[in-house]
Amino acid sequence: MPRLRHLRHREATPPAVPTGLSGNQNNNDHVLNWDDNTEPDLAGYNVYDSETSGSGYVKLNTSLVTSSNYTNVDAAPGNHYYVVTAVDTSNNESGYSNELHMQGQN
Ligand SMILES: [Ca+2]
Repeated sequence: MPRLRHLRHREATPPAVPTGLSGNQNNNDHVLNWDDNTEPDLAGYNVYDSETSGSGYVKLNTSLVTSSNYTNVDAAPGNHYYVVTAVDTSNNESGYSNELHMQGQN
């Protein structure tokens, strides 16, 4: 009799949207911080940046950010509009956090 293979149900619920995104300017670095997500299957966060508000976000991190903070080292001059998302171990990604506006120095 063939053994029944237990197929793991891949859950599809994304994590909650991260909250409390704020930032500090440290010379040319933008030091971002936000509240911890509490999902047990949380894998990490993605950090996005755009030169315009509300669109055009480009992901800054190359691998998932595993703590609830991120530093954009030597931020380019001009406008930075940051948002953060949370990602779980099934690769579900939350919506964007509140948007944070910071200015890169010339
Ligand atoms: Ca934090």
